[in-house]
This record gives sequence, C-alpha cells and structure tokens, in this order.
Amino acid sequence: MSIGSRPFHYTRAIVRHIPDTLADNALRMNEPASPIDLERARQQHANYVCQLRQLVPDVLVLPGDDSQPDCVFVEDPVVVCGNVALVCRMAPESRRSEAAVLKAAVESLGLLTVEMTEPALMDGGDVLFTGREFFVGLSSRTNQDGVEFLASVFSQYKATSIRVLDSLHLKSLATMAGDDVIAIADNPAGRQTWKDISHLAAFQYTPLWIPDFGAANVVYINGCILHRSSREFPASAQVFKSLNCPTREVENSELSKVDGALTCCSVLIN
Ligand code: CIR
Repeated sequence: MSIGSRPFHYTRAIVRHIPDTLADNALRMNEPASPIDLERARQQHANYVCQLRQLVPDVLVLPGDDSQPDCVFVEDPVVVCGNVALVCRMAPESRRSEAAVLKAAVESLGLLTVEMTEPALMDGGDVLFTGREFFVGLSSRTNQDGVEFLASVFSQYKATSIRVLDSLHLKSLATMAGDDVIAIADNPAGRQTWKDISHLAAFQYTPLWIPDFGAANVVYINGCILHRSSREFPASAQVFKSLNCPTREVENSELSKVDGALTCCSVLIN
C-alpha cells in the first residue's frame, strides 16, 4: 500500500461528464442566487478536464448518468491512496449508486478496492491526505465510524478527525497547495480548522491563507496548482501566483452553485 515518496505525482485521473439533471436535482446547501447555466457548467468542466490532460498522462472520462445528478463529483464516492481504493458509503441516498460506477472504474485500472460498511459514512471531499497522514472532516456526510474505517484500510498512516464548520466538506476549507503546504480559507471556520489541524498533526505544515472562501480548494498535481480563476477571485489568485510554483486557473462558477469545488471533479491516481 506504499505510495512512495512523491504523493502528489499522478499518472492517471478519472472524471465524469455532467448529467442533464444536475441543474435541477443536484444536492445543494443553499439555493444559488442565480440558476445554474448547464452549458456554461459544461464548458468550465471541459476546460478543467483539458487542464488535467495537460498535467496527467492518462485521463479516464466516464459518461454522466441522469439518474445520478451529482455524478460529476467523482471525488466523493472513492478515496484512492497508492494502489488501494476505499469505496465510500455515502450519506445521501441520491448519491449511493455512484459508488458502483467508480468501483468498476478503479478496478478496471488495476486498483484493489475495499467497500465501506455500515455504520460508517464518508464523502471523499472530507479526506485531506498530506502525503504523510490523513485529516478527515466530521461533517454532515462523514462520521467517526467512517474515519475509523479509513484508518483501518490505510493503517500505515495516522488518520485524525477534524470537525467541519459552516461548510459541506473539510476540503471546502483546506487543501494541499504544495509539499507540506495547506491552503486554508481565511475566515473564522478556516482559522479554527487550521488551529485543529496544526494542534493534532503528527507532522509540520505551513498554512497558505486564502482570502476568498471559494478559492481555498485547489488541486495540487504534478508540481502545479490548479486554482480558481483571477476573474472570479483576483486576490486569492494573486496569492497562488506569488508562490514559487507553476499555476493554472479554471473557472468554476456553475458547479460551485451546488457546492462543487475543484478537487471534487477528479479522482487522482499515482
Ligand atoms: C453534494 O452536495 O454532494 C454535491 N452537490 C456537491 C459535492 C461536492 N463534493 C466535493 O466537494 N467533494
């Protein structure tokens, strides 16, 4: 189960197309101020996939399914670490059937799978892997049994529960943005999250404070940071651009209306 010494170097990714039912039926914490523009969502997602293709040699694109309105958010049904994929038991009934699709996909790529069982619940969006240890959000989607299940599957790493405040997932507030660097939303929930992570961590990390809540979720992939665009979040984009690290930007205005961030649209495999 070892992932070797380069945890954020990936050779493959899995994504899924946006189904027609997303705009009306995808889950959401709040009704968005403006309706979802499905065509724009698809353009933004196509650009995201295009950026991924430039960073990862092999991108597997799965079809969407109208009976699974949230299926584009492939990060949630499966957590991959090394050659093992933990197939999550998701809290929302409307998302449960996504797991079988992702399980078949990761198995087709040769990964070993372990299926989470009752009473454990988990969304991959709550799982922050630093390359050294796991932090797992306790949220409306993930319970302590879920954290313990993950800890038993990836037993070579420490797994620590972090309470998620005012957000859907832990990774809405905190994501990796470099080796041992964690991008954190500079708001009360983000500051508390950093306090908890830094207090409970087995290793040392540097916080990268992100002024806009919607921009703290980034994909750190093969030495590059994929982040929300300057047009959407100029101050936050500036923070990423000032780092000594290649960056790429994508817009995500439409999927963010149903709480979709950047990490949630891909499963990354190394
Ligand atoms: C949901 O509520 O499940 C979806 N509308 C959004 C999931 C976003 N997932 C993620 O950030 N990992």
